[in-house]
Amino acid sequence: MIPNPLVRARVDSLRLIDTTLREGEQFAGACFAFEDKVEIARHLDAFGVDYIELTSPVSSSQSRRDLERIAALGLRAKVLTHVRCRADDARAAIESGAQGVDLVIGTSSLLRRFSHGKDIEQILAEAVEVIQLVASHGLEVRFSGEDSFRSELADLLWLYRAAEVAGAHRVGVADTVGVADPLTVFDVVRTVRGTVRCDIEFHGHNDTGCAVANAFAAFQAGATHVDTSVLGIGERNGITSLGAFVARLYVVDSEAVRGRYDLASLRELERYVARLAGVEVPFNNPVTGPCAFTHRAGIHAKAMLAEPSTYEVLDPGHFGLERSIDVAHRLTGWNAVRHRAGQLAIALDEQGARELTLRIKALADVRAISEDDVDALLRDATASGAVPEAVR
Ligand code: HCA
Ligand code: CU
Repeated sequence: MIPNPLVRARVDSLRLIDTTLREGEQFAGACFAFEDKVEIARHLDAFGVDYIELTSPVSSSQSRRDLERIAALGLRAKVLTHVRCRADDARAAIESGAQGVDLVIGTSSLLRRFSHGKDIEQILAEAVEVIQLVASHGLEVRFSGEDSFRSELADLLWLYRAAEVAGAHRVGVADTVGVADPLTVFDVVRTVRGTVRCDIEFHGHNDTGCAVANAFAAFQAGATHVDTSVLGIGERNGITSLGAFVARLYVVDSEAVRGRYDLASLRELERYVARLAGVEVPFNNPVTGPCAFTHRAGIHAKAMLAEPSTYEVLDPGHFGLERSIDVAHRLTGWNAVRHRAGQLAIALDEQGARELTLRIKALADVRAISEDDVDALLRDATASGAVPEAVR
């Protein structure tokens, strides 16, 4: 797809709110000590996210202390805290030293009934009061309707308009349960875009694997802020992954993305958070998954060796990574084999490479083989003179 030029022009102005230290703390098994949080916050700041969201100060004493200390670090990224849309929570957020407050309250009938028991009129009255309170302290304030995609759109629009009038800098559209799909997200966010003038944030869960696509659709529809977490960790199976989302933006405008984010630090950041969260970087993780730049089929390898962009939309070099060509399997091709010979300083002509490739395929049909097997075959063939024109 050729990106819409209007979308492309906005990559530079999109703001990322990383919530590894809030949503990510809700991931089963995640328990960050203060030092871990500082390390994650510094990593995220160096990577280039615009905001770092932390858990509510009323969650626990430790949460409050950590928030106060991280807000005082003087990071380039703004520190936000995420609280229920209640005056007492908002007061604690204001006292914490955070630069912004993300307010949230359930707006779907399910959450209104089973979570807080308030109707839309009560939600609105309280939201206006709390937003005014936070804004009067000169802090950035966002109002979000939790479970937006199972809320009445008319209710949401009414609330967002009132929030904006009350002084909210941003309204949040949240796919709390991962029920939304990209076209629905696009529709809803575009409708919100036509209703308010303030900034719009999107927060999306990954229950059906749509979190990155949904966040991107929100951006395409006019969202100004997108929530991410490192590796997507969060409640249940998490939210939009920072690395994957940045990869998505890179495809739209790689120069803007390279100018804004320290892409080469992504792998280290993900490894660090994975270790703390007690998980592995997933095998199919965009960019940093162990095979993200491994090319296998002979026909792909041939084209890749001539021009890497034939089968790569992300340049691994921009992420501080390298591509590799896997030769040790039955799908291999003579171009890849010849390339491997070159890496070993063994010169093979086409005929030699073709012969050797047949032997590799024959062996791989009998058993699983490794690169060492291929190297041994290459060296044997060279030593025995079986491969013509090999350099000895
Ligand atoms: C939560 C729910 C939330 C909030 C998102 C937001 C969600 O854990 O409090 O504030 O925009 O997914 O709805 O993470
Ligand atoms: Cu969430």
